[in-house]
Amino acid sequence: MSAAQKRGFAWLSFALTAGLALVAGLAAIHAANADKTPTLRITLAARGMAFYLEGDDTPNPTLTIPADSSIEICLRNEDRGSLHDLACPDLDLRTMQLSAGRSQTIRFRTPAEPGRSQYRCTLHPIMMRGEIRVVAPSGAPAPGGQMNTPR
Ligand SMILES: [Cu+2]
Repeated sequence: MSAAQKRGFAWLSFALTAGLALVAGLAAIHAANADKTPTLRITLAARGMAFYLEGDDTPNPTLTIPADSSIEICLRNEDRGSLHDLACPDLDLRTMQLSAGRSQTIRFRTPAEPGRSQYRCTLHPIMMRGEIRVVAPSGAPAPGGQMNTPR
């Protein structure tokens, strides 16, 4: 191999490597954007043995979320001295048990079919419970929508 051929080979392999790195980088950015742009973000606070949406005094509110969408729920425990979590077995959601001042964000994809499920704190399931309504993306509730989980 001549010096010129060697230089050419070195340049070619550099260009190939750089090209592959660029493609991999773009793919990673694309994937990250797809994951990190939820359709809806919900912040729930746990306090006084109930869940509350930010800026709303309704205890254990119904959470209405669109079907077939990427959702992010952030649970924050504001109760001194009590652990709380958030679970919805139908939708396969569960946070850790959070001590006062801690929060956790969970991301999930809603089912394609509208329906209703219960959410609760597994430590205080009688006091801390509410409904999650998965609605058609248009916002129109499905007629008599049932969750697609056998009971
Ligand atoms: Cu609790």
